[in-house]
Amino acid sequence: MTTKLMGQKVQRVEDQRFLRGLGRYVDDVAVEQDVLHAAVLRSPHAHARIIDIDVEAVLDIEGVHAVFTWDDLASCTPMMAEPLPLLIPHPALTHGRTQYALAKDEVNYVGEAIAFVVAEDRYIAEDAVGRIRVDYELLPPVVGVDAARAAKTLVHDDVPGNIGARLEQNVGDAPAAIEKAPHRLELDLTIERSACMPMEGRGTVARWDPDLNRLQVWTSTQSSTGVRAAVAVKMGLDLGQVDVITPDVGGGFGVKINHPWPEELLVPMAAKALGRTVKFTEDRREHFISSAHERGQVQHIEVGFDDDGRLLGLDVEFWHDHGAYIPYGLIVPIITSTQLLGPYKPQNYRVVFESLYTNTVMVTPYRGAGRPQGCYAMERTMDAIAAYLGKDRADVRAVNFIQPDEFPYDQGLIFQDGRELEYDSGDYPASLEKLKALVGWDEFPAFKAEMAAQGRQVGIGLACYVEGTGVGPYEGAHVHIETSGKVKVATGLTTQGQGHATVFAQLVADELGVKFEDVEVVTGDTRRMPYAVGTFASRAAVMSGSAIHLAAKRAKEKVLKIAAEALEASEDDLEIVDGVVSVKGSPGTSIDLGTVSVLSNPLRYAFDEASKAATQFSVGDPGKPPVPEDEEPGLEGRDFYSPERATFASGMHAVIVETDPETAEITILKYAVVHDCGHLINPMIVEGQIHGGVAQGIGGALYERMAYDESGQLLNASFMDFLMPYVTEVPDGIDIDHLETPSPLNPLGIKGAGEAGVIPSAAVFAAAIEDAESITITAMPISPSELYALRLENS
Ligand code: MCN
Repeated sequence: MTTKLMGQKVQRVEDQRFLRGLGRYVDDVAVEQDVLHAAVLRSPHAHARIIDIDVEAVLDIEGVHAVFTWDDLASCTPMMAEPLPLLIPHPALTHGRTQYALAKDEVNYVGEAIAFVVAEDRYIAEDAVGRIRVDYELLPPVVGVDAARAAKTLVHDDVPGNIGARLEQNVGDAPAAIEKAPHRLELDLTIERSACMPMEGRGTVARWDPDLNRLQVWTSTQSSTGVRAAVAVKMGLDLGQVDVITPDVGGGFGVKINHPWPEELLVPMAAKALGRTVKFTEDRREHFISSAHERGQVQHIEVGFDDDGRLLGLDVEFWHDHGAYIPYGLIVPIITSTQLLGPYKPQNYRVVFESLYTNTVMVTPYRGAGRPQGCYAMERTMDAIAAYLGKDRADVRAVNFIQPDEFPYDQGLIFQDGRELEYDSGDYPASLEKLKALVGWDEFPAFKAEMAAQGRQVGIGLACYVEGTGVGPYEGAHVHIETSGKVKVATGLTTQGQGHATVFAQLVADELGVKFEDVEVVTGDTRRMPYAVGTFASRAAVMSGSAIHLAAKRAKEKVLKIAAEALEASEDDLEIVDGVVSVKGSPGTSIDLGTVSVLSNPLRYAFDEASKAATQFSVGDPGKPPVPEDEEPGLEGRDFYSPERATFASGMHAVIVETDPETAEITILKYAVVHDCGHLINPMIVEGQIHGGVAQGIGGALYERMAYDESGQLLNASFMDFLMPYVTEVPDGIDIDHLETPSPLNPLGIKGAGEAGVIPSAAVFAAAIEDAESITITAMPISPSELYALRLENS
C-alpha cells in the first residue's frame, strides 16, 4: 500500500457539519408530524416491592394513546416480559441478574423504569406519568460496597451475600513471595463512582411498516447491530425485518454500548402495537438515574519487593460496586484485574474480586472500563514503594518494565474470552525517557525548591498503563466505486465523534489511489452493513480500519482486472492515481474509475443529451461476459477482519500541580503525555482523542462523583450539582509525544487510542497532589475541601 495519507494530520471532514449545527441526531430524524412521544415512570425508591400499579386515571387523559406496565408486555410478545439479555456472560458470574424492560414486582434503584406512556406529545406523556399511582412496600436499601459486603440486606433475595461473581487468578504464588520478600507494604485505596455525560442522551425513534412487515429503528447507540439483534429477538421478528439506523451520535463514552436499553425495546414495541411512529428522548436527569455509572471500587493491595523496588509478589483484592443489575457481564472488573499490571512484570501475582449488587444505578463500561481503577492501584503501589525505599518514582517503575525484546509477553492471565492475555509490542523504557524529557522530570526538584522559596507548593506525579485495544470478534467493510468514480465505504460500527469518516477515507484513498474528498464513509446502518459488532474498547481503528483496508484492496484488484482488459495491458503495469488507472510510464493510456465502474455493470444506461432520455446500451462484445470470469458484476470489494487477539497500546502521563496553601485549590501547571498506539492513521485525531480523555480524567480525579445518600437517592443528578470540568479547568496545552511501535497483529500495524487519555488520571493526580502536600492520598476523586480535611487530619 502507499502511505500517502496514513500518518497525516488530515482535517476532519465531519466538523463542517458539526460546527455549523448541521449534525443530524436521533431527535432530528425526519418523521411524520403526528409522531407519538413516550415518557417513562421511574422508581422514586431505591428498593421496594411493587404492590399495585393503577393506570386508570391516565387512560382517560386526552391525547394518551397507551400505557404499558410489565403486565402488558407479554401480550406484545412473550419475550418482552422476560429480563433483558445479559451481554458477555462469564462462568464466574454465578448470580447474574438483569432488569426487566419494565419492573415486574420489585424495583432495585431510583430511576428503574416502571411504566411507559405514549401520547400525542411529551407534555401529555409527562403529565400522564405523574398521574400513575404505584403502591410500594419499602425495603431497606443497600448503598455502597461496605453495605453490600455486610449483607444485612440482600438486593436480590436469591443472591447470597449480594455477590454476583467472585473471580480469582494466580500467577505463581504471590502470598508466599510477599512473605519472603525483604520489604512489604499494604495499601487500601478507594475510587468513587462516576459516569460519562455525553452531550446527547439516549434516544430512539421507531416506525412499523405493515405493508413491508418491517420495523425501522433510529437509535443513539454504539452498536446498531446489537440493538437490531435484541429488538428482533424480543419482538419475535427475523433479523431481516429490522433495520437499525444510527445517525450522528453526540457522544457515547461507553454508556451507549449497553444494548438494549429498555426504551430501545419499548419504543419499537409501542410503534408496532399502535401502528404509529413513536419517539423517546432521554432528559439529563434520566441520564443520571437510569443509564449507567462506573469506577466505584474498593481495593486492598499487598506487595513484596526487593531493595531496588523490584516487584516480587503482588496480591490485589478488590470489591466492585456493580449496582442493581449486571447487564454487561464482568467486563469492567475483569479488565481491572488483568490490565492492572500495566507495563510491569511482577514475578508473582494474585488477584481476586467480588462483583457486588447494590441498590444503585447499574454499572457498565465507561471510557477506560476498569483500567483507571487498575492503574490507580498499580501506580499508587509504585509510588508507595518509591517513598518507602527513598528512591526516584520513575526509577522504581523502570526496574519493573517488560523490556522491548520480551514481546510478545504473556502475563499468564486469562482474559474475559477465556484466552491468555498477551502483550504484542511496546517500548516502555523509551516511553519513560520521552515522558521525563517532556515534563522536565529531572529538573523538577529545582523548580519545586524555587517555588517553595516563593511560598508556593507544587508537586509532580507520573503514571503508566497499557490498554488492550482492537478486540474481536470481527468487523467488516464494503467499498463500492460508483459510476461517478466516487467511492462509498460502509462499515457497520457506529461513530460518536471519533472522526471515523476522516480516518477511514484516508485509508481508502491510500489503498485505492483516489482523492480523499471522493470517499464517503457510512457507519451504523444495518441496511448498508448488516454484520458488525460496534464501537467500544478502542477497536474501530484496528477492526474497521483493517477491514476497510482489506475491502479496498479487493476492490482495487477488480479495478485492475477490468482496466487491464479495457486498456489491453497487464495488471502489473497499471497504477491508480487520483482516480485514474493508467499504464505506468504512459499516462495517455488510461481509464478513470467511473468508466471502470460502468464497465463492471452488465446493465448500463446512458443519458442521451439530444432526447433527454436514459437509454440502455451495452459496451464491448455482446457474446462476452461484462466482468472477468471469476468476478461478480459491480465494482466493489467486501471483506472482514478478525484479529488473533487484542493489541496492546500503552502510555505514560505526568502532571505538575500547584495546591494553594490556604484554600487547597488544585491548579494544573503542566500535563504531559507519551502515547504509543502503533502506526498513527491521523495524529491530529489521536491527539484530539487524548485531549478529550484527559479532560474526562481531570473530571474523574478532581470533580465528578455520584453522591448517593444512605437511602439510595442520587443527590447530584443534574449539572447544577455534578461538577464537570469546563474549559477553564482543562489546561490549554497538553504536551503530547508519540512512540510508534507497530502492532504485528494487523495489516496496518495500528493499536487503539480512544480511551487512553482517561486511564491514568486518578493515579497521576493523587501522586502529584501527594508530592505537593507531603500527605498520603488513598481516596479519589479529591476536591479542595477533601484536601483541606486531609491536611487537618495530618497536622
Ligand atoms: N486512530 C488513529 N490511529 C491510531 C489509532 C486510532 O488515527 N493508531 C484514530 C481512529 O481512527 C479513530 C480515533 O483515533 O478516529 C479513535 O480510534 P480507536 O482507538 O479505534 O477508538 P474507537 O474509534 O473505537 O472509539 C471508541 C473509543 C471509546 S471505547 C470511547 S468510550 C470513546 C472514544 O473512543 N468515546 C468517545 N472516544 C470518543 N470520542 C468522542 N468524541 N465521543 C465518544 O463518545
